[in-house]
Amino acid sequence: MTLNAFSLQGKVAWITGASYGIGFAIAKAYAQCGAAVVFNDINRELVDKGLEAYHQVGIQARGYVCDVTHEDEVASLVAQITQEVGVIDILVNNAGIIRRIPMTEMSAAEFRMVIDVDLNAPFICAKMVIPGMIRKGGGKIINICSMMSELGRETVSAYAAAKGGLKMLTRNIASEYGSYNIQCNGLGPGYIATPQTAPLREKQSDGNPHPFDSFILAKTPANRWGTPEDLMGPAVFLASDASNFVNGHILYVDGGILAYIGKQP
Ligand code: NAP
Ligand code: GCO
Repeated sequence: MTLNAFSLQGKVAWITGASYGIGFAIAKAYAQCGAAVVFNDINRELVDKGLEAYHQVGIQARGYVCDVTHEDEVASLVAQITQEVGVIDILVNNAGIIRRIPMTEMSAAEFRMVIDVDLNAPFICAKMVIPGMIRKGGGKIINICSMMSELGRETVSAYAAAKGGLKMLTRNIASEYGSYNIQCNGLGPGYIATPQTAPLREKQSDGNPHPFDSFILAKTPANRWGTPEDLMGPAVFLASDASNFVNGHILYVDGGILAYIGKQP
């Protein structure tokens, strides 16, 4: 293996929900490694915000409006990307939502909404890109999993169910399409400082840290929250030839949370 194994030169990479946050960082990494970056978000305002952000860091990304839960929109988007950019070599199923509600207070509609975005949409997007990958001789699918692919906690029943299912969808895609030289793996971030976790890090009115912030620091050997940048290297590895014999694996990037019982109070 040579260092060129980490190159993404000439590849077309589609990162869903990547106007900001983890998806934006992964897309930046891919562009820096030579990929043509394509992203979508749920509305024009977010796509324009993302295009400006990519421009600010010198990346010529292409942005499209698409709600990844809508199969017809995804089908049209994949056809448009294929025509305008090329066959998609790398798909990162990053778009996701969370609703933190005690299970007995969560409506079935709220539960279904989280499952729709965090599990059904990765199925839809993967299903739409696989035929092109087969025709091209291979591809990479990376599903953004979570600590909640392995652990539960109060108020995140829908999210944990979705991310647990996403772990098994990852393994099933790996099993069903590995013979076509398609590698499907998961990237499992720990607790990362993005808008999605901002409510868990807000300072208290008395200026003290949020209790959850202190809890996560005590559960993380690295004693810090992760940043989207911490995910860039692992994401490049899973998208590159360097991981061509890695399949059905969930690569956790969590500062050691899953290995650690937690700091004694
Ligand atoms: P984020 O800041 O909330 O960004 C998620 C992105 O997905 C947003 O741009 C969001 O758009 C978009 N999105 C939501 N629903 C969509 C839909 N139906 N169609 C298209 N785009 C949609 O989240 P993040 O923290 O960067 O997380 C990104 C991924 O990592 C998610 O799958 C999340 O579950 C996962 N993750 C996050 C952490 C963490 O600690 N932050 C840890 C583990 C895993 P809107 O702004 O309109 O919602
Ligand atoms: C929560 C957090 C987590 C993180 C991430 C951890 O409420 O517990 O939002 O779910 O987003 O998924 O890996």
